[in-house]
Amino acid sequence: MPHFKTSSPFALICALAPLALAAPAAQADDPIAMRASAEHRLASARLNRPDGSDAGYVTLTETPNGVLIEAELTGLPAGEHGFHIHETGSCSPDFSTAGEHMTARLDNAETADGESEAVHGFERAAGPHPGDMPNIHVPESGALHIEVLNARVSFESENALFDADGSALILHSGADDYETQPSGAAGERIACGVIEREM
Ligand SMILES: [Cu+2]
Repeated sequence: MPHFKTSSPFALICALAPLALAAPAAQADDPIAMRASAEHRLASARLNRPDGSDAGYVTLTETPNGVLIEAELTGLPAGEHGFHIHETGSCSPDFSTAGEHMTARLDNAETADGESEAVHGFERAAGPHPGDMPNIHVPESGALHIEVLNARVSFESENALFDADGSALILHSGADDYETQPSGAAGERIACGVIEREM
């Protein structure tokens, strides 16, 4: 009767085979090229409260299907908050210099809402603004880790985050109702971060 031991030459070859297969792929992925490519696709924003305190860190990755936004938030009031991309890469002390939401001209000059430029809100036929995103729900701890894909923006092509004056991420004191103009009645700006290229 055949007797197999785990240390037989056959078993050893089987154990090494996945490594041998993996090696050429690892060599093909030039680390320098990978890093350059990653830098091209990455951006970040450090969010601050109006008093200058830390509100968290956001990483933005450009994908073929939009910009993936991963936010590690901290020090926020519990509850529901509007979360948007605003049109200017600036956070003055009261965050007003971030401007309004990133918007865009619509392909059809006349829409159901009679607008030629996108209006605010997922509930509006002529919406949403490219900068509109779903509300976030902060627990009692004030900390939250989320990911959201914004499929309507890009780094440098359509609805570019890195246009001449850049863009910023804003958190609001209240929930976005996805309908009221121009910003969903989401209340004051409680955190802001300029979106910056990872270079
Ligand atoms: Cu906003």
